Amino acid sequence: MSKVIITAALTGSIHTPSMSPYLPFKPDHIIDEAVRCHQAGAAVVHIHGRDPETGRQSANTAIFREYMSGIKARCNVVITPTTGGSPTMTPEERLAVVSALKPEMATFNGGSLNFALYPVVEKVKEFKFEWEKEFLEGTESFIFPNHFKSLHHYARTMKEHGTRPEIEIYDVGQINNIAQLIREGYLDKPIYLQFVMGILGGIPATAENLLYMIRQAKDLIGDFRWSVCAAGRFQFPMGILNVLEGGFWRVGLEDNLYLEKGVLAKSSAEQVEKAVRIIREFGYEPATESDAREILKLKGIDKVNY
Ligand code: KMH
Ligand code: ZN
Repeated sequence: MSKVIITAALTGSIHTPSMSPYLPFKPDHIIDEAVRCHQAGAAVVHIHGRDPETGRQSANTAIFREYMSGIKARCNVVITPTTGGSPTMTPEERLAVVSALKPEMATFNGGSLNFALYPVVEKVKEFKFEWEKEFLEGTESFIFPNHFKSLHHYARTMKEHGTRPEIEIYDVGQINNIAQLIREGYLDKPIYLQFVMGILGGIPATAENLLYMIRQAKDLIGDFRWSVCAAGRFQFPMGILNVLEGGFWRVGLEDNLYLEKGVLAKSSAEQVEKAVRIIREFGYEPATESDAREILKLKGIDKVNY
């Protein structure tokens, strides 16, 4: 496979506006970012909802609709909304975007884990918005809930709407959860995994760990496609290794605010451009959105509800 699906995760729910002036949270900015990333070579964009005034994470489906229809009006990129949401949302709130907008693909988080961001509080000099510090500190006691009953419900809902799950794997044991769901008939092929590395509470971003997860997935699942995203400075080394192993690559300000050491990325598109330059050096090409739709067997942009 010489085509690499590059996903751009535009804003996420981990970083807060005070960490970078370039983190998008206004609808027009998010839509522009999606279009720029697509032009730079991303076949897929991954989005989270944000309050347009304060940048606080939002599960409001009207906000998702505004982004998704705005992006669709300007380009044909695959749009993958989150169902991971943020630590402040209930599982039902997180899932609402799937029933409301029936996207081609949405994230599907592969298990429960601690999800801690509190150590970054001391690195932020000044908070712009009141909610940021409290939110980050609150993650000291946060468990990201994705038990089997909830996984079953998410999988059923996605199947009902023809939405392909992009399965987020934060640690090696979660691969076993997915193997169980496949045995139970909840998940259909092609299975698409996103290895999420370097979250405090999940697996550290090392080469050994990535190779181990790929091997475990081959042993337990067999036939699957996969991508990697890694937090902070690990975004590029893990991505390069993953491509060489036959996988795909997610970049974007959701996972890493920097372009290189000490240099903030002004846009996720700068990271996409850098990833494209790197893979081309190794003889790979970025997949187009039609390649991605074919590889991941997505239902098509004509079957969404936005
Ligand atoms: N936020 C990342 C740690 C999701 O949105 O559902 C992983 C992620 C999951 O993107
Ligand atoms: Zn996300």
